[in-house]
Amino acid sequence: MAYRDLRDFLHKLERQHELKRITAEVDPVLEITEITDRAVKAGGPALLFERPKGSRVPVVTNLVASERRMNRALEVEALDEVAGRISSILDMQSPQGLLDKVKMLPKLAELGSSFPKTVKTGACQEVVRTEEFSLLDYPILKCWPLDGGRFITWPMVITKNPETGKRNVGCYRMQVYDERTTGMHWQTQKQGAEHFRTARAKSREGRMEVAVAIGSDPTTCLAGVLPAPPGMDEFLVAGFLRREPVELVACKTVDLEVPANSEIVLEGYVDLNEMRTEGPFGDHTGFYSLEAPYPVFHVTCITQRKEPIYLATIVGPPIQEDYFMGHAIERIFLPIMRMQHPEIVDIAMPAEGVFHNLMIVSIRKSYPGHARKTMNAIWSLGQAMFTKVIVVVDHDVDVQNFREVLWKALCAIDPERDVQFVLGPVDTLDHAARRQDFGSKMGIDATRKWPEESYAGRWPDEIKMDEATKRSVEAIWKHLKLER
Ligand SMILES: Cc1cc2nc3c(=O)[nH]c(=O)nc-3n(C[C@H](O)[C@H](O)[C@H](O)COP(=O)(O)O)c2cc1C
Ligand SMILES: [Mn+2]
Repeated sequence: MAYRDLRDFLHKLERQHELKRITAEVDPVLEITEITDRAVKAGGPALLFERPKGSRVPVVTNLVASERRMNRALEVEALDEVAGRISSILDMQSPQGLLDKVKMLPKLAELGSSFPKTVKTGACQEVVRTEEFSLLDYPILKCWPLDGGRFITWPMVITKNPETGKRNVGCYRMQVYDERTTGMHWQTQKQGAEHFRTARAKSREGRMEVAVAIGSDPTTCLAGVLPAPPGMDEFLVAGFLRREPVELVACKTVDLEVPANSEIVLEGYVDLNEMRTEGPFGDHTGFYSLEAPYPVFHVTCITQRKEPIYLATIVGPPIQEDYFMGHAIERIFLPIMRMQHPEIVDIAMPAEGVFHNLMIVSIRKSYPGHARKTMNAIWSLGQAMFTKVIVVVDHDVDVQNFREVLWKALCAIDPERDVQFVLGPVDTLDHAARRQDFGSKMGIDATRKWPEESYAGRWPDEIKMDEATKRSVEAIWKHLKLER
């Protein structure tokens, strides 16, 4: 059974000692961040702040900020289980006979039950406010000292493509300007920005409707973060991952649907002709992202549960919760990458690489230049296009073992020969790029070089003791008492 909603997940976490209630009054301005930051770095539990200063709404942080809790959220023992389910769908062959067809039915049923389902009523509309409401009633965090204000950090921002009508769900931070206005931090390559541009191209005089849902069952909350291909509904992906459809309810004042089990929903619009300075914001790179103009969200209605819980996440110097989100995405998307690029054995994005700065890829190399082909593939693969440095190693290097990667990659390169530079789109948060959103990327071919790649030498063998000697030493090892 999938988690019904955020509070269902919180109850289950509490029973497993994975949730800590904080009853002392704590300030959503900076203090919650400091506590959350220390907790995540200590491998601590999810936190429920019951008395945030200045608000009657409790706040949750660090919800999935460990691999253990992420597994709980996705209801698996290990993330590879999710990858396995995806692989088995991708591997589906045309059935040969009746037996094959029958065997396929459960998989098809699984896919069929992923589609979101519209329901008439939802807990997220227990209270509907179109007149008296204010964002300032909620314990929205100011995360870091130089932040431009308070920011909603874990929203599901829902829009429809003005041309196709297809839904998009994205997690984009929202700076609170006043009681009813926020920023909308749609980075230029993201789907929200694309919807905004499409609407604007038709006419600048107008509005685009937006709904923002906050707090739902954990998989649905993660949907906004998923780098689903444009046009693919993230709620469909969430339905597949949680093995139960996401239930959606129509908004009260805009033509959009939101997860019925949400805690809080903001309904409103962005004015196609309005931009406003957003930021600075202490970002997941560990540095502040600077002020820049972004669209503005006007809230016209708030719906919520009678006693809502506000869900927030903190980004900042790694490791933070977003590392665990990124790691889950890495595992979930690996089978999809491998479908197009079967040479890929494994990938790793170390926390210190803040996702877009570093990807280590191992490949089974089968032709000259294969490593460079893989780099180019990654630079053309959705949001992996932002990857600033790609290190490609051979299949026998364990990419999850960063010490092994350092050792073997550094031994394997002739720097001038093996480094590939390209120019292209870079992450909006990359403050080192020559231009906002545009700059260079580097690939390092750290695979063994072949004669066909103009390598004139003879690649040496890696040192390994032979098995017979290992076994004979194993037999006497304990008696030697060399271990402390
Ligand atoms: C905590 C958190 C905050 C994020 N904030 C933003 C943001 O402010 N702007 C943005 O464009 N992407 C942000 N992202 C990344 C997007 O959610 C992510 O790229 C997502 O896949 C975009 O979906 P889309 O392709 O549907 O636009 C954030 C991610 C996380 C985990
Ligand atoms: Mn999307």
